[in-house]
Amino acid sequence: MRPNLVKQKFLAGEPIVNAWLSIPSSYAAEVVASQGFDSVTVDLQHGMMGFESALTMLQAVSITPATPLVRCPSLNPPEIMKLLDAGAYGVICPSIDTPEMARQFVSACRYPDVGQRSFGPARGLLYGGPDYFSCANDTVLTLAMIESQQALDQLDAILDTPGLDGIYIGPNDLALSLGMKPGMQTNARLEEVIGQILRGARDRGLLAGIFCSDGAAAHSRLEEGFHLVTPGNDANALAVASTSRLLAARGAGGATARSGY
Ligand code: 3PY
Ligand code: MG
Repeated sequence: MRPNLVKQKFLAGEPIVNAWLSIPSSYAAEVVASQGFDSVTVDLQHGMMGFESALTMLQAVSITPATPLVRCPSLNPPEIMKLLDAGAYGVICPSIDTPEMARQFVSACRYPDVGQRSFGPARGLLYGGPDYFSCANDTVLTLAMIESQQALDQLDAILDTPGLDGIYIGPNDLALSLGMKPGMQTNARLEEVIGQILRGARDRGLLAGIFCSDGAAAHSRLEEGFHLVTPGNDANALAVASTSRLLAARGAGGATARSGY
């Protein structure tokens, strides 16, 4: 089976920089994936696409060296199965709040007798190779999003879930759950909690990932010890680049892009 380069980099201790796609376009996916990111995540939770667009976006990512990942819309095993069948080499699942949810998530990503993923000839085999069935359980990454107080309350048990490869922090929802506003601002309590999750993951040899506002914030997170960082999403990058050109053309400065994420 085609190796999972994200998993290989993680095991080799190399940093992973992950792009995040919210625009439903295979061309935009191809442009972003061609920039040298280690992985590219198609975001079906907050991204503006459904399965049909996500499929073509995964195909576009697949013609580049970047590893195709997805964020599924929710903990829904049939949806997760379809995204894996479409060739995703890793699933980031939102709002894993309990150990039971973590077990269900891992089970949805693994063929029997480890889990309950159903087998059907699909694009995963074209991308992965003919030995996909025998190798997929050890190749596909399972990353549980930790983004609530409820998850923090049961963090150790979630992190101890057999077969879980790692976690991915959603700072916006985590902030909301702690009674703060979303928006990626720094806050001492939020940073304390993020540090606690990072230590818990690292102590168990799990991959620790996090969504970041931009490249500089992502770089700082790598220095803190995160393995995988996402320097914002495609819509934000487009908004920032467009605003900067607009202002340069007008000979003005000072305005900020209106991207929202
Ligand atoms: C969050 O910040 O809550 C996220 O889910 C980032 O994608
Ligand atoms: Mg979130």
